[in-house]
Order: sequence, then structure tokens, then C-alpha cells
Amino acid sequence: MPLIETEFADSIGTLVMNHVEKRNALSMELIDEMLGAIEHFNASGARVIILRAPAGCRVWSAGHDVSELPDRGRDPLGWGDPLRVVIRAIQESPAPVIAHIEGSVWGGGCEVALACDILVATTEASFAITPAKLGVPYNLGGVLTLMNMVPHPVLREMLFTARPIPARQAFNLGMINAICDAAEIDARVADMARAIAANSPLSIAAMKEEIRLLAGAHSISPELFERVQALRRTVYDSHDYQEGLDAFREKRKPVFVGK
Ligand code: KGA
Repeated sequence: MPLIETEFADSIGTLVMNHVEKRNALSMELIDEMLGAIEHFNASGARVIILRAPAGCRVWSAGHDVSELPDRGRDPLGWGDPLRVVIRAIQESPAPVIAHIEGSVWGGGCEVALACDILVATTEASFAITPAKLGVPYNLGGVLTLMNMVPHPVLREMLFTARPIPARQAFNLGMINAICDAAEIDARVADMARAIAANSPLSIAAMKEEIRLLAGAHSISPELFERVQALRRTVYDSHDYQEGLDAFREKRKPVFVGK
């Protein structure tokens, strides 16, 4: 059974993440299907892509599939990790990607949403960034996606408390473009998609790429990069990282000791 559904009409591609039993946890299998769909939309000349969960979903995405995170001693969010790959596919698609968000959004799912070009959410939606609940050292590219979208004091609060913020707060902070009732969201997103699809795709693709390149234009010396990687390595080598994973798998609260 496929884990996604797709539709392509009027130059608008719609990708529905549809693994509701696992709350759209971003497993390798789900991400492979998402990548295939995005490639297909790009090759078919999609002018807009809509990324969504099924109507009425309580969880938009539960984030990285925790059962696929490596045990202690290996970088859980390296360059080839499926979460990293799908984030880049969204950011590098020439077509703007609209996140149509119903339900709660967690961890890497939150980064997927925030990597989209435009976010429209129902008033019931919420956003939580949860690596600290698992003991995961988030990676530099991921932190950059978040820093480009969330005011820094709020980002620190979200990262350090791992608590969800409601859609209305995210809207008031400018993290998302629009909030509306669930009954209206399809129409709001369709209206936005049609407006984009009617404009010049070449102009839009160039501007999307310019924003991506400029927003990522931070230079970092080899020494600093190696220092950050060493900091992260201390985290994923730790007892606490393994404890976070074990606790999730055993459905209990983790006990972190700082080692
Ligand atoms: N990875 C793997 N399986 C998951 C999962 C995840 N992230 N989230 C949910 N599942 C599975 C869960 O184990 C259960 O499987 C099923 O989905 C339904 O979940 O039926 P099984 O085999 O036991 P559950 O918990 O029963 O559903 P719920 O009561 O409706 O609660 C939904 C939420 C989303 C609130 C709950 O599942 C949850 O808290 N999930 C984890 C959210 C999270 O912390 N995600 C962060 C993942 O890490 C991540 O993205 C990174 C890389 N990070 O943070 O750094």
C-alpha cells in the first residue's frame, strides 16, 4: 500500500502524506515516495506543490521515524539522512511548495513544514521542535532552516522546552502565512496555489532560488565546522542520546543525566 497519495491538475501537484497509523512519521519508505512525487511534479512542470496530510488529520507529521534513528555512536542527521534529503528536495524544487497543515507537527516534521515556501494552517494546528526530548543533536542545516523562520528567542524556547506552540502564535510571529478554520483551508490553499500558478514560473523559480541562496549565505570556517561537529558528536555518543531512543521505543519518559 502506498504511503502517499498524489494528484496533478492545472499545473498544481498535491502530495498527501497518508501513513496515519504511524502519524506520518517520516520513515525512509514514506520519504522515498515523497521524493518520487516531488521529482515527478518537477519533471511535469508543476508550478506549485501542495504538501498536506489527509483531511481531518490530528497529526500532520510526527517527525523523524524514531525507530530508524541509529543507536549511539553514529550521526543521526547526516547529509544522507532521509529527513535531510526531503528538506533539500522541497527547498530546491523550482516550484513553490505550500504546506497545508491540519493537526500537530513534531520535530523533523516541523522542519519539513518550515522548509516550505508558504504555510497555511488551521487554528487547531500546533508546532513542536523536539530533539531535546530525544537527546538528538540537531544538525547545522536544520538549525538554519529553523533560524530563518522563527524569531530567535521563540526558537530557543521551542528547542529548549520542546513544547508545542499554537498556530495562532506562529501566525502572529510571521512563521506562517495564514490561519483559518478546517472547513476553509482547502479553499485558502487552492486560491493561493492558483494565484502562483498563473504567474511566471521562470521568474518565481529564480526568486525562490535567490531567497534560498541568500538565506543560506553564512560562511563558516573549517575550524568552526569541526568544532560544531565535535559538539554534536559528544551528544550522539552519549548515554543520554541512547536513553532518549530507548525511552521512546519503550514508551516511557527518558531520564537524562547529562553524560
Ligand atoms: N517515529 C516512529 N513511530 C512513531 C512516531 C515517530 N516519530 N510517532 C508516532 N509513532 C508511532 C507510535 O510508536 C505508534 O506506533 C503509532 O505511531 C501511533 O502513535 O502503533 P504503534 O506501533 O505503537 P501514538 O503515540 O499512539 O499516537 P497518538 O497518541 O495519537 O500521539 C501522536 C503523537 C504525535 C503526539 C505521538 O505519537 C508522539 O509524541 N510522537 C513523537 C513525536 C516526536 O517527538 N517526534 C520527534 C521525532 O524526532 C525528530 O523528528 C527529530 C529528528 N528530532 O526531533 O531531532
